[in-house]
Amino acid sequence: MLRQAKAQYSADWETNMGRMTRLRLIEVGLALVLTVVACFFVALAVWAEDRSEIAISGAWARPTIGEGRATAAYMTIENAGSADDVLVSAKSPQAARVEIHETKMTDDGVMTMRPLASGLTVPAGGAASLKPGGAHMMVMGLEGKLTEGGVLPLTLEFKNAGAIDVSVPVGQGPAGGAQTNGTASEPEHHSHP
Ligand SMILES: [Cu+2]
Repeated sequence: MLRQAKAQYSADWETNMGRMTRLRLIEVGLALVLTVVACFFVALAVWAEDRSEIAISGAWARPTIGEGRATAAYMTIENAGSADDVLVSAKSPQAARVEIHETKMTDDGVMTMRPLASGLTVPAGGAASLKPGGAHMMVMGLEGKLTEGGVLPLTLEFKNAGAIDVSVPVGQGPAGGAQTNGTASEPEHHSHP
């Protein structure tokens, strides 16, 4: 429609100069509006993606002991979504390796742990708890000691939710929450390289 109008008036450039400019302005304006609308939809898509269904709470990591460069980190992972998600891996810029472990009691009463090969499932509308004596993040090859009051940065990788960064406070339990010290200690961690 605009194009037609433009052609019609372009016959007499001089006299229709004012009109042309106005039409051009409308075209430019329209292009701008379309650009803004496009940007809006892109932003909306990004926002929707950012609005993760995964929420992390009560995260904490145990201070390292002596010269040990390994520790365990715990947290609760909630999934508000309608589909199961899976914590597939984790990493930290301060550690060589982070594994997702589960702790199991053998028949003869020995606590052992092994990596969860297929990750940790966080059920839809439910939660997965990483806590002493159960599943945990095994942090290995730390650059330095982890002392109480410090923070360990972790990046969790979920199958659906993607990467989620967590600043894990170093202490004896969830910051500001109930201390799970005592029976909670996991001596088996010291055997890690
Ligand atoms: Cu472990």
